Amino acid sequence: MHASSIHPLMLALFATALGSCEMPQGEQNLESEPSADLAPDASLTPAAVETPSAAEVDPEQQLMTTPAPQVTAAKAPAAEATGACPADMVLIQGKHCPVVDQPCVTWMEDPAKFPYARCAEFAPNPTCKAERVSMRYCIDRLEAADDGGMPIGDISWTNAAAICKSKGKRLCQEREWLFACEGEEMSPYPYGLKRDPSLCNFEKENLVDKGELADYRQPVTSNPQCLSPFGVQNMVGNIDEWVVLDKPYWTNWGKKMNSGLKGGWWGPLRNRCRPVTLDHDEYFHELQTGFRCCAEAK
Ligand SMILES: [Ca+2]
Repeated sequence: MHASSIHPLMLALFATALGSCEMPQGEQNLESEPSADLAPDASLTPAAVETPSAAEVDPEQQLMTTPAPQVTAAKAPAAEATGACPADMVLIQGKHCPVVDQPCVTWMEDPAKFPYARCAEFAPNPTCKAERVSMRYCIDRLEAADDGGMPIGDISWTNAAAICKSKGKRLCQEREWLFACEGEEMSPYPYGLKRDPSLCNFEKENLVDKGELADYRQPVTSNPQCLSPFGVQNMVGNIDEWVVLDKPYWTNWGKKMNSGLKGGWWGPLRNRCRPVTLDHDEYFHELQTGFRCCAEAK
């Protein structure tokens, strides 16, 4: 495991620059307002008016004391076999843990100083600290791709939701994306406890090319070992993925956002299942923003 030559502070600054949600004038007119039926579950989210706590931003940091029994992961039956989901989707079925204790034993940067610190290895046996929730739905096996098989990037939450709707699907709810990534075993990385950039597309360096973010996207079918416990591919790395936040995010200037990003892109980022990137509004788009869709299971 090599540490990136990019200083974490540089990363944070770069992420901040990338995270600028300033919207070009007139852009809002080019994209339709998200309607309630673009993402049906959004209507279920509570209308919280407080700024999310740190635990909501980084749930893996939250420690609770109520023990929960260990659950042995049961792989969902192949969707093709049950007919519950279209052929390009995976049936996700099981009991999701909303709050998990996943201690990191080896940080690559100091998490007290760097909110985007990377974890080289988590302690075994993550434990569930809340009552589990039964879930059943379909999720795209692969990231949304263009005709050339490359992940669609530079797309806003609003347009991603519209594309999903045009396919008879919807943008994934945050908790749906999370459960598809970590499974009942609450795996910190979709593929296990140890960070492994040989499996997925992250930890790329030399991220700036002629003043722009260098494009290290790979075909959505690449990295065949970058699989979640349910067999969903490239959830972390490659392209960052829009989701509908479980709780709307309120900026400190009072703006409400339903848009979150999961999994990170090709840079040396957190690239694990639990974190969600906030503060990017529903019209924000840059090269690294993509998506995959979810749908109801039959
Ligand atoms: Ca991804």
